[in-house]
Amino acid sequence: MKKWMYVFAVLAVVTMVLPLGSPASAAPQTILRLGETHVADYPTTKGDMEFARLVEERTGGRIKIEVFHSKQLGEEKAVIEGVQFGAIDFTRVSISPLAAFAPMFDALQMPYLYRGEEHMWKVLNGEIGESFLKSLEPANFVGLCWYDSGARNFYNSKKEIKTVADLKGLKIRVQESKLMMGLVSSLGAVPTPMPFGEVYSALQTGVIEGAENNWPSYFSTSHYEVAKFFTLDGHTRVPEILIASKIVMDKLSKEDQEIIKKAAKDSMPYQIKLWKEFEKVAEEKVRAKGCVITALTPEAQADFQKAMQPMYDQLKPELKEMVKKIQDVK
Ligand code: GTR
Repeated sequence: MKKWMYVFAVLAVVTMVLPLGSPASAAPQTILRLGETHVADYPTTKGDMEFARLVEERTGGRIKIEVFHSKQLGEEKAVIEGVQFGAIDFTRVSISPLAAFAPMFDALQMPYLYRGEEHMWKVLNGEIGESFLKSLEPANFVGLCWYDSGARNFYNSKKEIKTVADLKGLKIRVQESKLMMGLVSSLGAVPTPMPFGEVYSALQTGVIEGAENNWPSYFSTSHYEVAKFFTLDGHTRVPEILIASKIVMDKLSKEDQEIIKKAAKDSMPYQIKLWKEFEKVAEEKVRAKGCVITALTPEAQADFQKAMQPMYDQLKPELKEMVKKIQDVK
């Protein structure tokens, strides 16, 4: 055998024997993608990154999850579809658009459903939350964990909203969610479903007059620049969820699936801590920018709740039953 042939043969054997991703070659064996709508320094994106870090660490670098933030993989609805078909491996989304794929999720985002955030976390971290995560499998998703998203409030470019009547006829952007359309209609406003990334210019050009979201999103999207009237009505608490593609998960070993599931759960305290901090910062920043922040009187607050009661009455029986279970969690 010629010398160069010998070297080649030895090299070929070495390459076959050394598995990719072993400590000797630090390159990962599997690279997976996670789609996130928020910017890199948003608390939820940092939660995704913590999840990715834990997976990489616990698989000794075999599995690497790359976080594509700032809608690099598309708007939420399209990304959810991508995950469903296995074209995208993971995403973190609001449960509002996810409910189009798993209708029971509407039960978790009814207006004024939770007595407060403690109640919500009891539900999500208990049996009900677990059953919701599992329930996604027939739709080809694996539910991994929940992240915080605070409470949502209305804001608009026109006027201070102090009562339900003030919302009458206002064109309000909602997520691509039937429930959110119904909610805005029940207050006498005009719902306009639209992807998150289009809201700023739609507010600026007057295509819509208002939208609704939590403090961190209101601030990080700069919507406050074009819609300075913010009313603290707290109509919903809509949990965020981290999901995986079932098609992708099924191709991994049972052991790696467990590592991924555990890493997601273990990233929750970090996201929740950052959320709490950023909620305060975002509020301070928009207040300092001169936004008009309106607190509702107890009577006005009660009227908001009353206006949304028909949404409960119109629920399908299985959703009604689930809502009751959630309300009964003490
Ligand atoms: C945010 C949420 C996003 C997105 C957005 C929206 O609070 O974190 O995932 O759903 O709301 O209103 O579209």
